[in-house]
Amino acid sequence: MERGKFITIDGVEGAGKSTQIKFICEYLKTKGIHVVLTREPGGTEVGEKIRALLLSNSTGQMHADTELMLMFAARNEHVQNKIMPALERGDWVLSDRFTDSSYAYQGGGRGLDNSRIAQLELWVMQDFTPDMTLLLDVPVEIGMSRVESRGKKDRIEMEAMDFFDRVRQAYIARSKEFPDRIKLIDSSQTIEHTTEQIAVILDTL
Ligand code: Z5A
Repeated sequence: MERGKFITIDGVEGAGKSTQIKFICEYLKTKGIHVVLTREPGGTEVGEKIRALLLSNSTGQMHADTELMLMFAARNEHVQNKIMPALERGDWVLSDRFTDSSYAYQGGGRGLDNSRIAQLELWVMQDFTPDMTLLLDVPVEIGMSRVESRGKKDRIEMEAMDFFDRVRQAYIARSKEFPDRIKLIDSSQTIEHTTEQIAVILDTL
């Protein structure tokens, strides 16, 4: 049985991940590929409980190291109990966010040293990485304006604009560091424009 492919989609708030995920699943289905859709933090029973703790406003302040370790605790559960078994069955896995989010939010946003994140990455993942990451890039103001009408913000969404600017810059830096894996996609224009770029990239897999 051939191992499935692992695709992740990432980006700042309002970049259009959820919107494009629907297209990606349909597109791969037309090619006869079975896709397991999942998300981070979360994707497993334990992971979803950790997600609730991480995102709930009632959690209050949390040390940045604690936040990082909880992200990786959820990720360990996700990789061991959901992603790996699916790939070994020959399914493809599409994850809404993955380790690049930790480098962007806890590294760029919170200012944690990348070497500390890399230690946890090595522990949890060894040399396992996504086959492809679709990084939807949009200026923070545009992304925020798209999600404004959603109402109540979660614990991380409550951060100030400059936090999200640092997150975006960290994503861009990672796409330059790993140009073969991370495909930077301009998501500032129409939904259709983003979809067209994604279809071209998926055809290369
Ligand atoms: N996090 C972390 O800190 N560290 C980690 O390691 C991990 C995660 C894994 C999870 O949130 C939070 O966890 C996230 C990072 C942190 N925190 N924050 N803040 P999430 O992933 O569950 O939710 P999100 O990132 O906040 O998703 P989102 O805001 O829903 O963004 P989206 O999925 O990219 O957007 P969307 O729902 O597809 O689109 C939003 C709206 O814009 C919607 O009305 C669309 O119709 C519209 N849209 C989309 N594309 C377009 C275009 N091109 N033009 C116009 N309008 C558009």
